[in-house]
Amino acid sequence: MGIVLITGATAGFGEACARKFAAKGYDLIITGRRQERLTALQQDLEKTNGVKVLPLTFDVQDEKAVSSALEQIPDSWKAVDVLINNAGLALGLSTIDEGSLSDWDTMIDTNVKGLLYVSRVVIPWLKARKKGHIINLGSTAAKTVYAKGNVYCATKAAVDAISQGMRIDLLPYFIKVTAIHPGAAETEFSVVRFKGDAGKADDVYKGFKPLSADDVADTIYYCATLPAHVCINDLVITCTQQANAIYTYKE
Ligand code: NDP
Ligand code: 8X3
Repeated sequence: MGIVLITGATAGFGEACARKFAAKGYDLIITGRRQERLTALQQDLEKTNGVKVLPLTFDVQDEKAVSSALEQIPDSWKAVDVLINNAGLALGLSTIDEGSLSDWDTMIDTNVKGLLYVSRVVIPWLKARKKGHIINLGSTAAKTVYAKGNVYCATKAAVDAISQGMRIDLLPYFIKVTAIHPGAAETEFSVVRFKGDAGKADDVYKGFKPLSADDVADTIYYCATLPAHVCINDLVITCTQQANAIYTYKE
């Protein structure tokens, strides 16, 4: 079927994508920082789906770790068909005068620089084969800035701009670039944002039915399996009770 490389496969959208693509017979390169989760996922997917899974543990913020982990894989694994740049996070919700500098650094280093570091290694592999698909996880936060979301929203606006740039630059190589912009989805995202405060995280999803990780993975799979001449460039997906990053109808 092909090879899919997914960053941030230890939870949420990334894990759901791994399960979806493995169920359809794709071999996978799965990455994240939590090695035990990667190993458990590898064993489960290989046993359940009979596919090959290569787990790679690295922090996308660390350029040297990214390039050495990816460059050392066997050439047969470099025939990547789909790169899903999914690893990312929000940290905190603060007005611009009160935000934590360290949270800003982590969000920018992960969501923007990490995505660039991984792409910089993988794009030559796609170019060499004159085919491939890069799917970048943006957000409704890329399209509409919300109060106290300043820096997180900026990182996702950067993903939006980088996706547009990638698409133009990679046209000569028949490489598709899709930016997926989900609205609120119940994953570990809010637990991470609120630094382990499960009560605060649960409150985010009260009064409406948010997207699930599977809803987003199904959409990514759809985009990745269109005919070679068809590319969804930019896709916003929200639950039915959400209009954009600001307006959610809660009961
Ligand atoms: P989760 O917190 O459930 O999963 C995030 C994944 O990213 C984990 O696998 C985590 O792995 C990985 N990750 C985070 N930081 C790093 C790092 N420095 N290096 C390597 N991997 C990292 O969140 P979601 O699945 O919800 O989010 C996935 C993406 O979708 C993010 O980019 C997020 O911004 C975006 N998004 C999420 C929305 C939502 O409402 N949930 C809506 C719109 C966009 P590990 O901790 O093991 O390293
Ligand atoms: C994640 C969704 O609304 O918290 O990007 O920004 S939101």
